[in-house]
Amino acid sequence: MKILVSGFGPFGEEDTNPSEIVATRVAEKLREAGHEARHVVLPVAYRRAKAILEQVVGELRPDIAIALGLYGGITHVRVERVALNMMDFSIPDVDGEKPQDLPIDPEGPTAYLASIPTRRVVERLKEEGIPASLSYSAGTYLCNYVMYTLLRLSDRTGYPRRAGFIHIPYTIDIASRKKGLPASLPLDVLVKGVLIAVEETIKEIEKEK
Ligand code: PCA
Repeated sequence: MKILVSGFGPFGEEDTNPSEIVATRVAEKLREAGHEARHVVLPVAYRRAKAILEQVVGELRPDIAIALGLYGGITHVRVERVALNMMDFSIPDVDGEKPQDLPIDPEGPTAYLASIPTRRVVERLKEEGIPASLSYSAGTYLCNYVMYTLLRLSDRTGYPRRAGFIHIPYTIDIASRKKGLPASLPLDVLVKGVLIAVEETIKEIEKEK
């Protein structure tokens, strides 16, 4: 399978973004398992993130795209179900842009639903002892933007065939350097969790054949 995994670089007060580290590891593991997997680290800047996604999706034509982002302070993995056609940034992106009350794509639908099997992914994560929940809002910042952009590309061009977004907490080492010691999970657990999401999506694609 052709699989794209994205993470983000730092933003706001974060000097390291665990989503970048997890995305890189997951893509390595998928390549070891024989898939054609790529990872990209997106800047937390919406115009540049969009250009990168359009280019990579155009080149790879992925069967599956899973995007990852940090949600600082959560105690579990959140599998996002909905991407809203809205930008309402509460802090500027790293290029200093702060769009508010604007659609991501004026011609796109109000929302898209993730096309990975979100409920099954959450069930599998729990079966494997990884705390997880379904989430009905990815926010109105870059994470929602990237999820919507992937699903919009899928709708317009057919690629990625299936796309989803997962919010992750801090990894233990990042949290342990932060004031207040926010909630975290081990890196290996997060990597395993994202691999499970990919596996369940592959099963879904194979059922269609
Ligand atoms: N989290 C932010 C943007 C980048 C990231 O890792 C978000 O939840 O929108």
